Amino acid sequence: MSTTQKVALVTGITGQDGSYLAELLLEKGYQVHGVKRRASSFNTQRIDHIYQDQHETNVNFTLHYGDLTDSTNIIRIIQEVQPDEIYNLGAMSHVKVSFDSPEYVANVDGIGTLRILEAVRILKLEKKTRIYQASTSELYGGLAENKNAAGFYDENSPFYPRSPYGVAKIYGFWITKNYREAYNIYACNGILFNHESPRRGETFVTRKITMATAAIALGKQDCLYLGNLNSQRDWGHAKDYVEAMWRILQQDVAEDYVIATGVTTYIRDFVRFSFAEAGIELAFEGENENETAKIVACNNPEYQLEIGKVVVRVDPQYYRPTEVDLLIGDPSKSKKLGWEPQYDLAGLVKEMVASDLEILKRNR
Ligand code: NDP
Ligand code: GDR
Repeated sequence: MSTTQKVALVTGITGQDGSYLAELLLEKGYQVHGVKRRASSFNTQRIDHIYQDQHETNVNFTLHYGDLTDSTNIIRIIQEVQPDEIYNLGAMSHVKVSFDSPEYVANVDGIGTLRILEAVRILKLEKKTRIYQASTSELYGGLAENKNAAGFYDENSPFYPRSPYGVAKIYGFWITKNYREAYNIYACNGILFNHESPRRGETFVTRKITMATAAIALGKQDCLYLGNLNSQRDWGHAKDYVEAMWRILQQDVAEDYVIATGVTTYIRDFVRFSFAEAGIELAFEGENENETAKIVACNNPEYQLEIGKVVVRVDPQYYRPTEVDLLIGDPSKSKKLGWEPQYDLAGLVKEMVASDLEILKRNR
């Protein structure tokens, strides 16, 4: 390892963002350490392509077993790695599931953040180590009256979380800010709005939709069951958003930033765009639980699809006890980072649908 080589530690390395961030940091010449959980089956699919055999020389990518619920192992890993930058991306990140395991989410997403900050303080790394905390637009809760005058959520908008996940993340947000102010640690929150990719977990709505688009087009699935089609999200691409995370830690002064596109889209429209990408035109009819979408045209002769067939239905089991109706972020401050997203929603949908079609064709 060269003496000037920067060292980064990434929690949540096996997740969507962790995998893109690891690629980015390796490209930038960092030595990257990741924290992965022990699982009974392999959970490293997203990072297998950058795995390095630890017996080789010049190894720049190393994984450590660890868990955000275990302070001792967080302290030990940070002590061993002596990171210049920590990206705390590890979390139970599914909003709906957080209603089923609220205490666990508080422990991982809330107290887990404290464990990282305390470890840096206990090890007296305050001056060396910069910390990025994965905060979220779920903090805003989608309350219409809390948007700014221009109709966006920005760094000054009030928070009103609407799930155990959002409530746990609000602790993570404030404890990060508090450690910055109390101990002068370079610790920042990135308040990231939804970001997706072909590596998105399969139970988040975008990936569920693009996978179903591919499966229905290829005749492997009959119908896609979704929950609330009336919510709106500000969707970007994870590859763009990890670049923003890195930029947040390269500034002279530690601050918090909203990372968003400034465009919001209904879930229903994402469904429409996804199927259109495969050449399938849908028509929606009905309302709420009774809403459905049927095929009205198919311009891809490869697919044997029945015009008029209902391929999307609402299943209320996917509704949340409290919903975040609308998210739209104001990316103005992020321009100070010199950050510009490369993808728009059309590019994102195109890449996700193409990837899922390819995966399913390969496994035909
Ligand atoms: P993923 O769900 O894809 O990844 C979460 C990661 O956290 C996985 O590596 C997971 O490990 C790990 N993890 C879960 N529980 C623990 C634990 N107890 N100890 C250690 N690691 C754990 O999330 P994303 O990559 O999409 O998101 C990254 C972060 O950004 C998360 O904190 C999320 O809450 C936040 N965020 C995400 C947004 C998005 O739109 N994607 C928007 C705003 C914030 P395993 O693979 O073993 O499950
Ligand atoms: P979100 O993402 O809750 O915004 O959290 P998700 O994709 O799960 O839901 C977005 C919206 O779609 C509606 N929806 C469905 N959602 C899922 N998962 N499955 C369905 O079948 C379905 N049908 C409709 C939801 O009700 C919701 O309104 C994501 C996560 O990555 C968080 O970790 C992150 O902090 C926020 O984005 C910003």
